[in-house]
Amino acid sequence: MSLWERSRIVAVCGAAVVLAAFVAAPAASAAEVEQVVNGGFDNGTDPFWANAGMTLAASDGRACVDVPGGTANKWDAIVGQNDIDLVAGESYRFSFDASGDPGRGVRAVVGLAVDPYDTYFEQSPVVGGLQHYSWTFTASTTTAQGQVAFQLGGSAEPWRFCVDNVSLVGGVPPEVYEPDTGPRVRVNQVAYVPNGPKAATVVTTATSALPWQLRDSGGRVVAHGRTTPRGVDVSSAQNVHSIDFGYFGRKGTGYTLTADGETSRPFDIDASAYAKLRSDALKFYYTQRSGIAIDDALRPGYGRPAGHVDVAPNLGDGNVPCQPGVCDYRLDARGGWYDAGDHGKYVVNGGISVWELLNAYERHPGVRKVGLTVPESGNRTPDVLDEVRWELEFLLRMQVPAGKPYAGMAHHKMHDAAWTGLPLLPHLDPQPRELHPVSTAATLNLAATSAQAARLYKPFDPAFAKRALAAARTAYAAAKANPALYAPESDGVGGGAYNDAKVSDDFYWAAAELFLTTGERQYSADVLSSPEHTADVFGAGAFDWGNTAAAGRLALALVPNRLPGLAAVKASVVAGAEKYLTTQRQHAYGVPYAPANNMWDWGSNSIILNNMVVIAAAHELTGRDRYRDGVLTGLDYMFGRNALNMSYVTGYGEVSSHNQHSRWYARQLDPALPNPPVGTLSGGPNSSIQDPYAQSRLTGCVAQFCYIDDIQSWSTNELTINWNAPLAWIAAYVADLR
Ligand code: 9MR
Repeated sequence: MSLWERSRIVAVCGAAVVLAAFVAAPAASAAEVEQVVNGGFDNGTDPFWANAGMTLAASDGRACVDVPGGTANKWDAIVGQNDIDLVAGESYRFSFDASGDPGRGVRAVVGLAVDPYDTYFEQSPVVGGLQHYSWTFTASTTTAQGQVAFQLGGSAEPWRFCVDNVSLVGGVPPEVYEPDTGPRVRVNQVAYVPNGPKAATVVTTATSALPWQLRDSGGRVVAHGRTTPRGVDVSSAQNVHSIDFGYFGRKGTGYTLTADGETSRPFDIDASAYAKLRSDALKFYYTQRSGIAIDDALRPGYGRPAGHVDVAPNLGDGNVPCQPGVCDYRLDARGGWYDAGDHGKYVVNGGISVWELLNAYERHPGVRKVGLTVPESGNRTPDVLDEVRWELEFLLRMQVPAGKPYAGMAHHKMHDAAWTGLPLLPHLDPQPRELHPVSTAATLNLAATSAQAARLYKPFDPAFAKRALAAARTAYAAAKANPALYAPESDGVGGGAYNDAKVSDDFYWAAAELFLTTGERQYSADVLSSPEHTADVFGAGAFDWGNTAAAGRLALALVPNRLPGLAAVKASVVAGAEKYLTTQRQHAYGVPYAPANNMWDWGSNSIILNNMVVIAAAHELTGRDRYRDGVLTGLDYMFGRNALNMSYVTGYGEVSSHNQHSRWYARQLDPALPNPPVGTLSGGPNSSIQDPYAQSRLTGCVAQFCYIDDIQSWSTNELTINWNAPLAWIAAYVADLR
């Protein structure tokens, strides 16, 4: 049954919608103060209010409202109460009882009642039969103009919502969040490679070496030794030891490691998991596709109608206008992949994702034969090229047509005019779609990837290769003519900003790919004169959507070419890899990542994986095992050798991320929807915890602990096309090792 059908059946049958983890209200203490007036509706409905056209009526000691259908936004239909006092740093318990037509999403908010209507805390339960809801959060702001609100809009159909016992109690003890981190012996819960390194980390108060035992699935000790005390690990603030059992190479399943009285989660010694990961990580992209129905026969449980194909309530991507005042034409911007858990499509980010997948294709022969069960499978073109083409065609559609201002440039992005709530299947998104201004960075993303495509698709579709190369040349020339059109940070309403005000890296990357495809001197001259060519581009993180110089450097080092001074280019990649190995050696969890001030970045998992891509490149350039070992050790972190004792890839390892922030894999909010597909990478620890949910649980967290597997945590637990790309790249590298 498709995702969409199951979702409808729940709505029709009225099956129970149960939200996990309701916290029982603790006993009131003297200091606790109720902020909501008449929350039990024992005296009518005042001072609650409802938007125009809605009548909130008290009946049986609760309040009910008929919510009109046909509104676009959650906030188009609100029931709320104003004049709520909030004090920064004080903790509040927000609770209520609610019921409604099954399957309807409610955005319950504590925020600011006046412009700019900041949200201090929000939750999005899907209601049904009467349920009690309760959460504790800490206010970030002091105001007398707070608001408690239930945002009920965004539904095509009218529906009925009832609420009772609305309460916001201040002065409650802050909720202390203790992640369940399981046994203190941390291993790669998926698999160690038989002839590769094998290391584990033990969290302990002991300061001197401890004995350890490795047991096979029958419980027999097959190896033993002593731990190495490592002191306090900066990234977790834990006292840890490490275990090295690399010499043990017998293939098998169900091994465990014991030390300090704790036994690890089980793991395998076997490389085959990584071939499966290679295809799972690549299959992720089909279900991110926009503009095409997802065939349930190809992805059981994930079928859904086509999103954004101009069928109501979608306003479609077939004929998209610019934001007001930005341009006077419309573009057919159908297709492509949805960026992440949102429905936006961004050229900057589509670009790095395409580049990395095509680079994996070019560098790892095994990728060419991987079957992805996509609609195009069997068409004599490698499946991975079919999948990436879906995005490339979108990127090409974002180029400004000849004869228009900025012809040849690419629009930075297109997405909803306003942010939507969760859950929301792509074909049900009612928001108008808009093209945002062109940018130099987007134009160079188009140039780099279409140049790369021209090289790689040529044997399979010479006409497409020719079209791609023409677009790349045009884009590159347009970027040179408009070298400083930057996407601003402020353009983040309804979609991410992907702001990027440094484009020397994008110029370098695009020139490199154009040179590799054409061999032309005009492009090699730009590569050689770029300040990026000799800069140390291997910082704490090597490359990402906003920093693409290292991607250009890697391509130059590894794709055969005749650039003068190639030996230095290759040496710089090996030197970069050495830096990451040094970081990894110093890190008791074996992570090749140590950002300044221990501030782990948004999407840290992808940054770590991209640093591993650099290490793998050094392996290819030198053939030296130390680099292969570095990559394999990095994988251990991703799959459970970490402070939280969890794998960040859905379906891999005993305990793995599975509630990533997504509008359509929103099972945590609506049991009729699925979790993200197996092989989906979570963004991972993010020291800045920008979302209110993470703030309510993780404030004060140390690096590795700044993560929570909850759908509300968009800053630590989203999924994106640019994060699964390095996962696929690394899996492809490991799968090809022998
Ligand atoms: O991955 C992006 C991260 O590097 C930025 O710091 C952040 C804020 O601009 O945006 C992240 O990207 C999000 C994008 O803006 C919208 N789609 C979801 C992306 C992942 O969270």
